[in-house]
Amino acid sequence: MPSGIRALIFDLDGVITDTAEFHYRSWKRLADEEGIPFTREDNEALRGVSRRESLNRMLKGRSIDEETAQAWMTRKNEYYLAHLDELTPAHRLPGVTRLLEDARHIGLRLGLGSASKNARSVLEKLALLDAFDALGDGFSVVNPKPAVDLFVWVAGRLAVYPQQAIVFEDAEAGIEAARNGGFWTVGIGTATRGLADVHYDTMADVKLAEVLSKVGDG
Ligand code: B16
Ligand code: MG
Repeated sequence: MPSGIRALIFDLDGVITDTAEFHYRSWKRLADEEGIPFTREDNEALRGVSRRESLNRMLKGRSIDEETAQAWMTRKNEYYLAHLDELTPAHRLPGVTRLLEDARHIGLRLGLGSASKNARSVLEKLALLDAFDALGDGFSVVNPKPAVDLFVWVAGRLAVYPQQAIVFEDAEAGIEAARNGGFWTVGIGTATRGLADVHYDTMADVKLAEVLSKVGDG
């Protein structure tokens, strides 16, 4: 199997931009309205998981019927979309623009692999829609991370094998998905420390040459 690196695949929230705060404020508003205790700390468990799984984790074992679940997810998403109006290219995380440019410069293909159904809108607001050759989002596959499906779908679109691609992720579920699929991994932030092939505290710390020297053919 060829193993020279040919592509980078990026998670969105926590890697390209930080929409976690907007997700938090939207879930918090819903939780407050419904009388469910929900803290910033609780929100950490929602990082990188699907909207449905986020609702489940917010409910912490409370049971609601399907119609209510759908209505609550819709409401949360309306609150979230209102926050997205605040998003501009200035909200790219530090280091992202340079990393994408450097990768493009040396001929790597670029993909996005996000659990979010709003990924396209977020990229548009960041003026990054054209930066990616393939866009995998919350509509692309049925099984969310930690299933391998999304990253495999993106790799297929990029026409590379998993062994030829490096996944950048800030969430445990995302690193697990990538590893299960046979991708190389770069972990960003505290939640992925010790789980990925290469780890950096922030995207601004990432050095592409260093990453490439540690993975693939090295
Ligand atoms: P949506 P990522 C994830 O984005 C978020 O981290 C997670 O908090 C959110 O629940 C999920 O997207 C679904 O988002 O409600 O917009 O479809 O990290 O996979 O880019
Ligand atoms: Mg993420």
